Amino acid sequence: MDLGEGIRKALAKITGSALIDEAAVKELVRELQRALISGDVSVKLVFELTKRIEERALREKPSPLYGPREHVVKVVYEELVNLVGEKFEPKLEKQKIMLLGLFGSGKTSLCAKLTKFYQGKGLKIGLIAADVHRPAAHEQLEQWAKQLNCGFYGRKGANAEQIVREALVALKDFDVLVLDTAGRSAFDAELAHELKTLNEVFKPDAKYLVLSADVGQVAGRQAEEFNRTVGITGVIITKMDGSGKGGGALSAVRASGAKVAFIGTGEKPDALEPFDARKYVARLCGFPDLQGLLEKAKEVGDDEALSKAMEEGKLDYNTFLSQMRSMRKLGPLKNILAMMGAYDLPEEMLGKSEEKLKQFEAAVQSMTPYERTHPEAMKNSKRQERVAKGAGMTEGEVREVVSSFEKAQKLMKGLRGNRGLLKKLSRGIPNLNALKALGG
Ligand SMILES: Nc1nc2c(ncn2[C@@H]2O[C@H](COP(=O)(O)OP(=O)(O)OP(=O)(O)O)[C@@H](O)[C@H]2O)c(=O)[nH]1
Ligand SMILES: [Mg+2]
Repeated sequence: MDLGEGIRKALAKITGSALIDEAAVKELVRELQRALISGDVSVKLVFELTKRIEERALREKPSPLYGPREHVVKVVYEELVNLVGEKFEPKLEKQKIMLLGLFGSGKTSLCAKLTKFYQGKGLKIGLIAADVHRPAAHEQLEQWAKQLNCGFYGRKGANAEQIVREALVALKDFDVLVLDTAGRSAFDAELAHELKTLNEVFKPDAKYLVLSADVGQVAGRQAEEFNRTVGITGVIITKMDGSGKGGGALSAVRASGAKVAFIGTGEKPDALEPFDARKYVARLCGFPDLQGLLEKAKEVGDDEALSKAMEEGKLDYNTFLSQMRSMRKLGPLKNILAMMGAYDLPEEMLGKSEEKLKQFEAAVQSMTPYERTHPEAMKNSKRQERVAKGAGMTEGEVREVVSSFEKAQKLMKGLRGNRGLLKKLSRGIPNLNALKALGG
């Protein structure tokens, strides 16, 4: 389970609970602690954070604009934003950037990403190959420079200090110089010495420690060691797209007093974004595009028949189809549903792709009215065969439609105990107040 999933589950539980009392808040706090600790956030930070959440959730009076549930969600959101930092505003001027970090953390790829980023802002970039330890490090960087059409300096056989001295002359007309340094499997005396020298010669404006999102708890020690040696001005967390939880890196950042400058979200040069704590936390909590979501939600009107059918817990192929259609209009509905307590909806039900929905429509259109309102009939393979022919689909595809439907039906049964949630789900409209609370 990733960090976000645990947080979303905890939030979903509290927004779905009947009463927001001390017990519910304490339960939320326990779940958040579990999620954050298993996401590698340091225990000390987790307890500080959840203590504040508990205090604020219970003591602060919710604004009259929204209810106690939204208040709690808002507090969690704000405290998480506090924990991970703020918004980084990259300086768009002449500067020298030095990248630091252990083996394989993503430094060389970052040279390409930073190039692409600053090129996009109209600046001229020069890359410096000062990793003289890793075989082919020079070639790796040179290739990026060719591909991105930026400046490059490196010299095989020279040591890192010589290369930097020469590069400062050779690349003096470039706006942003990015220094790629060597990684090691551990922080050692030799690495420390080399970095100190490069720091003195290069005189960087920014010194970014590059941490991979899967680094875990050791991130804290790394940050300390690099900070002690050359003083870091910020952190770049890479591989945020991977299975790593990012929690270790984030708490390291917090503990060292440094700030996250960028996050890397893929191997390609365009997979880089300046860090924005609000955006990051919103994504963790499962509502990545608050504003967009609000606007889309407005477009999706009430569907009376659907509403009624779902409230009664009666799902047939007609209602399922209209439900899928309205969900599609909402886009990242999964996130909203997650917030409302339905975090484990089957992907199929969410109309994952245009293709799926088209297939679904075709299949339902080939069903007889009887079949549409008596979904159990569709278990019959003769009927499936006929529908497949009528819809121009394979039988396997029809079976897939039937099984998506059955999953959704099962889910509906599971939700029947939760009338409030069902009502919201049936409306197909998110809890707007909760979203508004977060937006403001
Ligand atoms: N998925 C993903 N992969 C990444 C990301 N950043 C880097 N990688 C990959 O991670 C591997 C190591 O990246 P490098 O940029 O070579 O790392 P490095 O810090 O220069 O490594 P050393 O020079 O050996 O210390 C490569 O296979 C990259 O493609 C990222 O944000 N997401
Ligand atoms: Mg490298």
